[in-house]
Amino acid sequence: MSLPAVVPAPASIEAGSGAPFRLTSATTVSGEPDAATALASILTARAGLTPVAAEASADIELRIDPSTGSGASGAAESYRIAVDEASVSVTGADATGLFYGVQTLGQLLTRDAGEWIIPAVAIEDAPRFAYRGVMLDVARHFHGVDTVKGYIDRASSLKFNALHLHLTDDQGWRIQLDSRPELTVKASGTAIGGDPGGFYTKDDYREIVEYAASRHMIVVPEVDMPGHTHAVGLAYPELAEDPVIQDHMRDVIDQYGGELPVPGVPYEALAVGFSSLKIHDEATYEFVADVFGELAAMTPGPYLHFGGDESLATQDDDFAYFVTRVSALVADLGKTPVAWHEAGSAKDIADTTIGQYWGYVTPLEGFAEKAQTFVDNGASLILSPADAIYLDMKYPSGPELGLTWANGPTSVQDAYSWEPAEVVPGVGDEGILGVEAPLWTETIRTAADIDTMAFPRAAAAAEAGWSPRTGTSDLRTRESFRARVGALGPLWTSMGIGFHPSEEIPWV
Ligand code: TNX
Repeated sequence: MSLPAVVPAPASIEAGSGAPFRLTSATTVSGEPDAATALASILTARAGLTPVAAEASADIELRIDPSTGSGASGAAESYRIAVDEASVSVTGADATGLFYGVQTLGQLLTRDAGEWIIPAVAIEDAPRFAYRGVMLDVARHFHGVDTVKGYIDRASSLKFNALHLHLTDDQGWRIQLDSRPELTVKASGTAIGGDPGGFYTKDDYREIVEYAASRHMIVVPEVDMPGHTHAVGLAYPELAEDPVIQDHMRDVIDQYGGELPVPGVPYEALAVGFSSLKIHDEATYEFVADVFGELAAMTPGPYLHFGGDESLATQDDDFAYFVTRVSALVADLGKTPVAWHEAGSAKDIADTTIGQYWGYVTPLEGFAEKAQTFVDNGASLILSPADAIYLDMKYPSGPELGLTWANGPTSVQDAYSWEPAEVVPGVGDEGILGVEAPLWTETIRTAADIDTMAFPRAAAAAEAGWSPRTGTSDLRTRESFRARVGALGPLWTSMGIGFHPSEEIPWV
């Protein structure tokens, strides 16, 4: 019998020889209440069966035992599952591990000869990398709290533990701040293509943070600077330089529409690289201190992301001065700064700064060197190779949504076929904090658009971040991945995920 289909591939899985466990309307569950609730919602949606809560010696036991997973790459977030004909036990090393065990259990449930069964199996599982993220761009198109919560549900089911929110860009500012009220009053109303804008109130943001925590995810807020700041100039014109039009922008506007940027006018096109904050004006740093001070207070997670990508309208030495100063400011707030890898051109950037690499699986000229700075400083990298796991790249066939600049279209195979420790030369697992799959939203307007672009490719990113490296596990092959993802179709449908039915996957 073939192994049950789990995604991301677990560290170890062995099929048992005995009969499967049969789930019925009389099945009982005991143990940690939060995990029992999470399991009940999966089983109810998938099988229409809600396990009965019991005090002890139930059929399904959900527990936390900190000694779990000591043999694997570390106990944090690890879990163990044992299933036989008589019982199911899921043991997490911590609450997160138990939550992940429950997600795996949901994937194991299958229909067999008219019954719902969980095959006899033994799983020991722990993540390869500590940080496994998804990013949602809520600036190019705004996505409301319910859509974000839905994305949290989806991502956490694949054992992602970080939601990076790209909160600001040229096209809009999406987070209300008491210290700088004009940002949402004057710079949040529109989006790309003249679509409606929007923003999160502080209560909305708190709600997202709490919901994410309930699914064992942290929120990483990004305020992108010194470029990508045209919207700041709508609210506080004294902080912004005039746009510097780059040659490539005319081509992008020819292809995708819109108008070149005009100071003080909302920008609705998608070309990048023209805006900059004023680098040699103290008012800029007062602004940055207000923004990150307030965000730090609203964000329980350890990271604040200050962007730093594509600042083509900022001189190189000004850019280095700016990111050095802003990284120190964020670090002084007690947070770990995160920046896109271009900020690694500044050798004096705060040593704790994490670099987010968005170059290709095989780095182009200069990209690897910039990424190397963060590792040389004793910090590490988040890997988001654009030609593999930029979820906004078009598929080879199917929806018309998406862009193509990163060697697109991007197939499911492209998303899967890369190895984190072989991207930046010389940077292996110790220099890698984790993996993150960004979803930029220039062409992505709705929750359904998000589902189509993210699924199934986000599953490939989840596997790169969680699973043992390719070559060390029989499961880490493209063929195994295709089969395992294909088996998830019914579960995803029960969760309301409108995935792209890619012809690369043998959907069951
Ligand atoms: C590049 S790579 C960007 C974004 C765009 C995205 C579209 C990087 C850090 N920035 O500004 O939205 O391409 O794919």
